[in-house]
Amino acid sequence: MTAFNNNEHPHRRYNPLLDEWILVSPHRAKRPWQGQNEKITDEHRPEHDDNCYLCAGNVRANGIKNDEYTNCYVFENDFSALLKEEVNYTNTKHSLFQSKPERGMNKVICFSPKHNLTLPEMEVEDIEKVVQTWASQYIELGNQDFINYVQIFENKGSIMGCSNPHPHGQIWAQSSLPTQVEKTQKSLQNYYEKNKTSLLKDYLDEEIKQQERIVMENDHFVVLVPFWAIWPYETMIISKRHFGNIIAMNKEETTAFADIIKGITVKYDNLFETSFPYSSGIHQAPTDRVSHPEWHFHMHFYPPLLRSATVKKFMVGYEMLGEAQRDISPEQSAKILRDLPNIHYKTKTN
Ligand code: H2U
Repeated sequence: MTAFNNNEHPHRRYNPLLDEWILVSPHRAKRPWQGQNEKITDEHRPEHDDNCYLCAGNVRANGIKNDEYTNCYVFENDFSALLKEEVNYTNTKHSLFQSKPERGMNKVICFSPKHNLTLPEMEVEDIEKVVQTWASQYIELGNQDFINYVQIFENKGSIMGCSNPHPHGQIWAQSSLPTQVEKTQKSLQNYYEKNKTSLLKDYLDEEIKQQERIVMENDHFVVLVPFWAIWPYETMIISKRHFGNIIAMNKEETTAFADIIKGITVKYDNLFETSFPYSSGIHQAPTDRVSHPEWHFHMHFYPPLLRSATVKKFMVGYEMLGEAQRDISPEQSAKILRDLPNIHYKTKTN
């Protein structure tokens, strides 16, 4: 019988954050591709677009005018998925038809006035302003009595459903913990209660020892391809120090966080020499006025591209009906990302 090899044999891996298993089929990375080849072109974009709802000084879809902003700019989403309004509600009490009202607020964050400047192309000091804005929004929203959780995220690229190319992110703040966060919290809590340590701190210490899945690191943060990653080039930024939320970061950590966001997004763009699409977001402690020693600040990047700027991983048949599956192994992906240059392909001189 042949000996088991992570990079050749189908196997399942456990995701301790979500308490789920995934299927890895590394040998399938070699299969021929005769499917769709969707085109993702880096179209030329001006620094300011008069027709963009998010550019400084422009009028948005609902008639409100944006400030002539010069840095990061936040406004309340004109088409919010959640509403502040409190409603009267009577539960039907039927266990198979449960529902409950959800209150919240949605915001849009324009990363900079420049319509054509994505995170990997921004200076670290300007990304730092985005991080500071995330922190002040976490405080402002989290201080509202009906907000218990603040989800900060970015959808980048039209294939991720992003409706506007002006670099921006979103914040959805709400009364309940969303499902992914609740699952994560449960795992972190169980681990903390049992071991009195942070699950992600212990995981990170082991990853640093093994080195195989580390993409890059600085003094305060590490980017790695998680052992249980499902997207081909999925990564996580994990803080080296155990703290629960963005406002616990000191000045040096804030700069280091901005620096590592630039680092990984530059590598992503360099991978297929395209503006790399992804959904990313921060997972951190809820703002529910309860102490959360189990939480460990981290950021997820879920990018869909697989083979080129035009071929993405589809989470379809087996994934929808069975469980998440990946072809290229997390170790192979980490090596590919690690070996990429740290200078953005658009700025490199030949
Ligand atoms: P996405 O591109 O990730 O969908 O984010 C853009 C958000 O901006 C979207 O949620 C909001 C949309 O509701 N928006 C406004 O609030 N006002 C506008 O004039 C245009 C878009």
